[in-house]
Amino acid sequence: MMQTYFSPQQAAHAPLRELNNGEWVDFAETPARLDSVLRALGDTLVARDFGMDPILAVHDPDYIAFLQSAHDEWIAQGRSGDAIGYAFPVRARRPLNHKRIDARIGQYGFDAASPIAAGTWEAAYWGAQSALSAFETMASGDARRAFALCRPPGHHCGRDYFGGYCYLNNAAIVARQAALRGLGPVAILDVDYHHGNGTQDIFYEDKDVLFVSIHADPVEDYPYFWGHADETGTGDGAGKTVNLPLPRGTVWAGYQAALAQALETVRAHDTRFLIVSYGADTFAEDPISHFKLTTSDMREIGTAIGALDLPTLTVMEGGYKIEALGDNVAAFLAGLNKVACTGRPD
Ligand code: SP5
Ligand code: ZN
Repeated sequence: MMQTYFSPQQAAHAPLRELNNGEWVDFAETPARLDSVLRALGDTLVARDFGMDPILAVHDPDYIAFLQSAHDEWIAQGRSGDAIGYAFPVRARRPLNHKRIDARIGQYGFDAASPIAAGTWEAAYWGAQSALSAFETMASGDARRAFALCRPPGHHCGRDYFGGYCYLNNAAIVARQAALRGLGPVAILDVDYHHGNGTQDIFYEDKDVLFVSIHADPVEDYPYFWGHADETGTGDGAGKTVNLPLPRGTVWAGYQAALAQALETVRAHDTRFLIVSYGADTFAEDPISHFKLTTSDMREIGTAIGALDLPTLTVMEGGYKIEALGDNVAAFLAGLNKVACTGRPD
């Protein structure tokens, strides 16, 4: 089994509820997701601590300071439980130096489905360190593939905002490190059910980091405002964002065709270091999603990506059918590792 990195502190993020379709429902992105994957994968390696610098190479310092203090501010301002916003500015309106937690949480967040709990910062920090640990084992030449069991996930959050259950963008953090260390060209292939709007946003003007995503058509699914096929990058990054939206109900045949196109795009970028944002929420039984993939399709996705024969770092994103999550992750990784990788990051 490939090297898997994880840290027990990642279970510290445990919000109780999220607002979904106008009702309070149990929070879907639970610590039990970790147990399901750990059970299926067996031994994992404990993440090392690479500190704040690689996080600050992606995220704004004022946003990080907010994440670190938001729950304390919530309590200090007389609240209990999880911090959650209810007023969200249309982005790019004028910046204001708010003190009130309700204003601050709206300033840095974009949905009411991503509460900040007492342990959110600790869990997100160690999730990022898991990704960095997986990166380091590859960058040092010890492994050509590695898996970071990140949780909370990362692909919806941007340089200075959280949302979609995501607080630190793990894929972006390792992509930035790979580029800085000269291991590129770097590509991020996002196969979570939802569009990775935060990752797209971070690299939208970047020509060195390709972002390719297969996801539910945002016309009918979260995150709605990003992930449309006509979003292709801008400035230097023009053409380096590729969105392949698929309709609800997609089965393997439709998915496979989009995947082939995505992999061709990764090849055409002359990619030397691949990061996969893997979400198992494309699974037919996922409670919040609407594709129809099976566990054996997960293995096929892994096999197709593995055939690229590239150094590949996989980070965990979504997947909410908890009983099946470990099996789906294991199937994906088994496919990915079916054939040993010959390329090395150098
Ligand atoms: C990382 C990741 O997978 N984030 C997903 C965030 C989705 N958050 C809101 C989803 C709302 C879905 N509503 C489905 C209703 C089903 N009854
Ligand atoms: Zn998702």
